[in-house]
Amino acid sequence: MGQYSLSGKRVWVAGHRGMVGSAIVRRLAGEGCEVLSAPRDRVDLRDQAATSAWIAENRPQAVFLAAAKVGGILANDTRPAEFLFDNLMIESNVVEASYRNGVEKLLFLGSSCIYPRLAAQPIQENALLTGPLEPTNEWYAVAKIAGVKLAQAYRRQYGCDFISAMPTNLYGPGDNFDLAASHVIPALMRKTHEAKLRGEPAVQIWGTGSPRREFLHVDDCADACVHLMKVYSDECHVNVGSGMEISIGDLALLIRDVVGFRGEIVHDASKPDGTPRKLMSNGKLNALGWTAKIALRDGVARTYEWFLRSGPAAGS
Ligand code: GFB
Repeated sequence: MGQYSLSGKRVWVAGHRGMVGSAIVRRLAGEGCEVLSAPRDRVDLRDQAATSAWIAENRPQAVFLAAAKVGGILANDTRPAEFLFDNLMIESNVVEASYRNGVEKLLFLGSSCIYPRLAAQPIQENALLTGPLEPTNEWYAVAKIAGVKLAQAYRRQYGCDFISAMPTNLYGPGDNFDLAASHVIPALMRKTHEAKLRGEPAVQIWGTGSPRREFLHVDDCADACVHLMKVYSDECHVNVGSGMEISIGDLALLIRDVVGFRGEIVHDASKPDGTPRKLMSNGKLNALGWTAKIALRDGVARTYEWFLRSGPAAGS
């Protein structure tokens, strides 16, 4: 398989201010390319005319499509229209304009929630569209499945070198710590930190604590995306994960330990558990020469340092 070189290229990271996009920008620093970013106040990627004009003017050669409306289980469950509409518009506009302006290579980022709720574990790429989705995030999943299909369709019909990566649950610096919209790691980090500061006896976690999740540090994800951009060129999407899963209950204990909180962990049974398990198979990615490097405990400790230094805890 021929390698795609980023060196000397104009590379657009769509979504450069988000957790994933900013990690890709950091990772690209050593690649000798020119990194482009579209200012959010001028280019709304949900707007076809604005997106198309920006791409025509800036002429990227490679595109990392990391722009998306994202959120944790509660945001997904309560804002279905935004998760479906925003993501469909962003990916359709970027893919179409990339094709029209001769982008050489595009990587679309999906999510492990595209797979059926009860897919056999570890989940292989070919489990896509073999069963019903998890109801708490089916809107986002449908939009992300459409993104995978867009990349495939433009590849088939127009010969575009568009590929897709499916990252597992991500965390790291730049994450969203807003409790109503965040994923579980930033939520538990913030809640545990605040419980410690206030000297509270307990911290509350949502659901039963029994669901299991696979987590990947966002710097590992960015590294995998750059790797795929260089070495992969085919229709099938590629899972991007750590291969390690942990129950939410054990994750809460790990975070309690990292934060140095001594209180109890109690459960809010009114909140949903979501999918019971979503461990992906990383066989395809491993065969392409990539494995995760950042262990969960180290990654959580590094993220907590970032949270204290630059996150919402800074200055508290
Ligand atoms: O990270 P999270 O929101 O995403 O929740 P999903 C993972 C698990 O952690 C669920 C539990 O079982 C939650 O109930 N949890 C416990 C908490 N305490 C908390 C808390 O304080 N906040 C949050 N957020 N969770 C999302 C999807 O699903 O994952 C998206 O909705 C996307 O579409 C994303 O795929 C990666 O793994 O359940």
